[in-house]
Amino acid sequence: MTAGESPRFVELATERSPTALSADEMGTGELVFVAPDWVRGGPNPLRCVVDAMEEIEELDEANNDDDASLIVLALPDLRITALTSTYNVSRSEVDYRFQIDNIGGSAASDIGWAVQTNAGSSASGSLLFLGPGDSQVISGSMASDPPSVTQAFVDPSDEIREVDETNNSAMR
Ligand SMILES: [Ca+2]
Ligand SMILES: [Ca+2]
Repeated sequence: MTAGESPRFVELATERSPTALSADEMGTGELVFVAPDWVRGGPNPLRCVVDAMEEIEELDEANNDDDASLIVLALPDLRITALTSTYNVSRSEVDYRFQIDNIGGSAASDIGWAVQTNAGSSASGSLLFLGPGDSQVISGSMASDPPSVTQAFVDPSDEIREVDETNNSAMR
């Protein structure tokens, strides 16, 4: 967002106070809401409005909102896509290739990955860092008997907390 541009607000929670407020009286309230998936990690503009539906006629209608910064601690979401596995007969090696995407709202670092075949061969490694929206292709070879199944995993020992922990492997 550039300076001077006002943020687009979406209603996240609404509540009607059951108690009346007399003149010169103050009340506090609590609104609980789940931040939608599209909310990015970091500071997000938050606006709280009283009498949003303009049902109460007031002396001053211009002081009914207050802005704050909502700090969202978003999680990363790592996933494996585009896994390919080819057996090279002359080298007796499996050539593997896959992509690790971070489709979550925050960065992940020290990201472990592993690849294995049903012929007993395996390889593993790690990525230093993947920002939100970033992807990286991993490729390599490992000595193996001819396999029929190859599986790739990201964060195989589940050291990184993610939005979705069920999309961390691929098989072919
Ligand atoms: Ca994941
Ligand atoms: Ca995880």
